[in-house]
Amino acid sequence: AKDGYELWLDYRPIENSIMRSEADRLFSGIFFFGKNPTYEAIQKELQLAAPKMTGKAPIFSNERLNQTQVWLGTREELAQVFGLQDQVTIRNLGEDGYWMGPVVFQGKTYFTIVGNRPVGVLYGVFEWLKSLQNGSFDLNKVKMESPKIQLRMLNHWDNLDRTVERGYAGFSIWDWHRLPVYIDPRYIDYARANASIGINAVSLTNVNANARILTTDFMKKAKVLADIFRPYGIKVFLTARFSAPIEIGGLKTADPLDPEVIAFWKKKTDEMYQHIPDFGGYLVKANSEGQPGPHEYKRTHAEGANMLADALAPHGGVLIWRAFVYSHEIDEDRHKQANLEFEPLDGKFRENVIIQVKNGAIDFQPREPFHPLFGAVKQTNLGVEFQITQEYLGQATQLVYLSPMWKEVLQSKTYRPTPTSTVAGIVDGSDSGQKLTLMAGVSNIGTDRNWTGHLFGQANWYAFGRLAWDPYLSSEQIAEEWTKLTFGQNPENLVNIKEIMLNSHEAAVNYMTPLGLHHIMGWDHHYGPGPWVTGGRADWTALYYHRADSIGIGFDRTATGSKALEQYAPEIIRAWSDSEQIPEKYLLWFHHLPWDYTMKSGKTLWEEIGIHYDHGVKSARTMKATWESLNGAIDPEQFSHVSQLLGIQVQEAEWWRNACLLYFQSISKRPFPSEIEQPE
Ligand code: GCW
Repeated sequence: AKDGYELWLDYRPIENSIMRSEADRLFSGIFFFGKNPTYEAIQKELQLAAPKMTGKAPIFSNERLNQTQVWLGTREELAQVFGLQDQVTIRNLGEDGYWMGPVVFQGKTYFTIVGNRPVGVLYGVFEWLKSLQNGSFDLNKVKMESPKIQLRMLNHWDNLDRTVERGYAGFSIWDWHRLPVYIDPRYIDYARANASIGINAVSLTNVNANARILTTDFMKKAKVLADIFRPYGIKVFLTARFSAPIEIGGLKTADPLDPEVIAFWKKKTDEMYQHIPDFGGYLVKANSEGQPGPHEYKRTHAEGANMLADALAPHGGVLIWRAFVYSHEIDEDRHKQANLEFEPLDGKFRENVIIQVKNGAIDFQPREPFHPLFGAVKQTNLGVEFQITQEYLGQATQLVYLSPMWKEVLQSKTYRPTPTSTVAGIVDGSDSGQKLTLMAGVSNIGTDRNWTGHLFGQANWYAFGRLAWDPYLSSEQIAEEWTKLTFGQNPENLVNIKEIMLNSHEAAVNYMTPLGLHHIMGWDHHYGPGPWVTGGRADWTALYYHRADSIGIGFDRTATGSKALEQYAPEIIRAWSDSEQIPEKYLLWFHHLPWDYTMKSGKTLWEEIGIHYDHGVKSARTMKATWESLNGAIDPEQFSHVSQLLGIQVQEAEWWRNACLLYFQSISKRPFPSEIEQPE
């Protein structure tokens, strides 16, 4: 039985016999054109994969010709076997790209994988193994790939005591207590998994940071992880607490313009690079939710970020500064605060600074329109931050495939800087022209045997990596890849599992927050419904966001309300200001409308709210029923794990529906539409 530890690197026996004998032949003669730790990692991967896929160990040859079938190396190592034209083509694939295909040499064809750096070869090998598994491998086909985004990064919100903020799969996999001496084999499997989907950067620690990570003792621990990850092409970043000069530096201030503070960070950073010569840089959350920052000293985000960026620059490091900032002291719609703070700073950040922007303006809600900072600044590097961990989406209990949600944001038209710009085009530089590019995902990984708590959480980790590599891939293709690697090739299973995955996000939105509703979840833990939540600071309550009253429901962010909509491009302002034109999925995000408002369907808003919740519950039941049809067709342990969790998901969909509809009914004072199952 399968417990999920192997992730998508399970390397099942190849079912197709032609493919299997082809794999057999290729694995029987592998030649590396050089020697380095990345090639050793490839060798280990093949030693693991080949016996599982074909029943035989791979044979590595010391002799380039004769028995050799597969050639692996960098463009430079293989220079002699490629013509000038091919050399240029391969060079243009950049640092992380790869080329694979047949190379004919003295009358014999060698299947060849080439990168500009060893890590490109590694990415190519993973792709090759995938194609052998899913039967798409074709010796005569040339395949070239290069990632569209430079920094493809996981953000762990892991604390030094191994608790994980918003982590639902056990404790942190970083065993700080036993590092630097004890090396958990998980570290290597973690690196393999990330490299197999192109993830090349990882921030190890929570953005609500602890300054101790910057002490020499912890640097030594982080160094060990960096050494393990390096052959897999993964760079380590750490979170920097802005007040560290006070907490671990013995200074009285953390003012970014203070010479002693500047010297502290320079010295710290120099020391870091002594331990980790390819250290990625710092990730900073400042002046947000009580975290320290430059505002304490009347300095701007730019002054804070630039000071750290200057310390990193001589070493080639990158400073990532989050745009998730809001303060309850400012009497302003939280939706607007990032733009209010960052737009005036456009052009003021150093070249090695990236502003990391959440996909939406509030906080990883089940559905958010894209963040208005995308398109609003022209001379600032913007990265996007997605949340892989399902803080607001049923945590590790519910099956919600997140790729469709991320794609919706990536494909959104920003209309700026050009009329055809999209969020993806800003983030990958094709529309924005920015040179430094980043996609970050808040990790859902923990010590659970299967890494992510819910088996389908693995699909979200996988999808994140694939979209960071290529934000234009379809959710369907990614679901298909993951499903085949996880559950095998059975076409009927594939259809069923894909259907469950592709419907799951819309289902969750419907039973949680349909039609643009948001932030109506349980207090603090963020699990389950809580549209009644009140008390404490206003912008942490549900009432602040849904604004239901005797007349209607929704948050007016148009010109008659908070005016947050005005932060978008004129094309969007025009269309979305109009309750008839705005996509209904964003309706109550921007409009406060009467309960009896007529929707596109001809029904009233109140009726449509009921119908959406009802629909969400029914979709959850369908997901469960579809899964039950797989009984016997997939591994029993995997089957039962997901089956039980879907059982909870159905109950919780009902819980959300009942709680939200009954609560809103106490305000709307209207009967539920007769066609829906009546909540109780
Ligand atoms: O989503 C909210 C979470 C906080 C988190 C914060 C952030 C790390 O509830 O737990 O803190 O966002 O993104 O900084």
